[in-house]
Amino acid sequence: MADQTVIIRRRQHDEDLPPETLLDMYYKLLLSRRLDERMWVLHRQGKVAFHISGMGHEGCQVGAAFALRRGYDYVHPYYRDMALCLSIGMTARDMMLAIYGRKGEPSSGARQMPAHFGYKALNIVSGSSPVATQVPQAAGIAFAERYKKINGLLKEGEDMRVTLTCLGEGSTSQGDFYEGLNWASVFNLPLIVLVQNNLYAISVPLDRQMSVGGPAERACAYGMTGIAVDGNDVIATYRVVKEAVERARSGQGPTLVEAKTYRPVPHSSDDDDRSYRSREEVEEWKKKDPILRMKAYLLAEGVLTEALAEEYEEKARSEVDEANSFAEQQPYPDVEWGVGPVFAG
Ligand SMILES: Cc1ncc(C[n+]2csc(CCOP(=O)(O)OP(=O)(O)O)c2C)c(N)n1
Ligand SMILES: [Mg+2]
Repeated sequence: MADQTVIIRRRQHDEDLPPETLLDMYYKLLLSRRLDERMWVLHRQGKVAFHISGMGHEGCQVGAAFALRRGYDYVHPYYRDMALCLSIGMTARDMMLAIYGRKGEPSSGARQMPAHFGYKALNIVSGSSPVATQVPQAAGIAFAERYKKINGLLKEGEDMRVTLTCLGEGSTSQGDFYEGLNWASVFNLPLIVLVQNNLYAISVPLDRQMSVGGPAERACAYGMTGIAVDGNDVIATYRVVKEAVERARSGQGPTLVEAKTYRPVPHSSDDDDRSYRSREEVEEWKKKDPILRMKAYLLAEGVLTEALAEEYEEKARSEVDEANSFAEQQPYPDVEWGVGPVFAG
């Protein structure tokens, strides 16, 4: 049975995941992880004020990003989505500018906290700090696309843009989640809601948020497709999101995807996770790390070699170094910019 699974996956790769795409995915995982690690160090060195990490979540984010038409479809991310945004086209420099709060930072010109990712030219929409507010906003974007489609307002040969939005499982307890999903389902909107279920909302475990097994089970209440996937498996997530993209783009409505994952680090630079979970639990999950798994898989497939993996490590390290020195040398924004434009500029 296990052998058959491998064969099926190999065939699927032949179609839409050629080796260069798989390696591109691998590099995005690596770059995000190495940037993230550097940010923790910068915080502990006192060079930056705050860091909220995407570690452990990179697998589902890269898988989801590659299933989209990147730069064409809309993405309304949440604070852990560094690997997602790097995969769409943001750069290591963009991420470093944000964490240092320097002039030229693309998300908000450094007026938001770091990890409020946004990039207008890539259709990445910057979110607000209250969790889950992005869900009805993303449904609104999807509504506009559907409206354009129905009323013949899309350009000749233009497809409906799909909107992907992300949030954590704890944030599904917010009313915004219900409103966004219900609206999307009633109006058949081209929306994908990716819940990154890492089992905790800061210190609050899953079973204190819901009495069902996980967020995907909630989909039936909205009359929409709900799928749970191993979020530490890049390719599995890619497949599920790709199907959701096809459903959305062809007018068959929204999908709720639950990616089961884990954050192996504290909630943020200001959290001590030892107060609410055991070290044994964290160590167990580290064995299922999405990057280790993707690496093992690509080595077994003959797509990656140890030598190439080392080259990628070196490339990621120098990209992080370069971005760090660049951002550190940029000035802070002008004071007047603090009360500058909100909707344009
Ligand atoms: C409306 C609102 N309430 C509380 C917070 C504080 N807060 C920030 S992140 C977070 C936990 C969210 O957990 P989850 O949705 O599971 O996402 P995760 O951080 O685990 O990825 C909380 C309570 C907030 N930002 N917004
Ligand atoms: Mg969570």
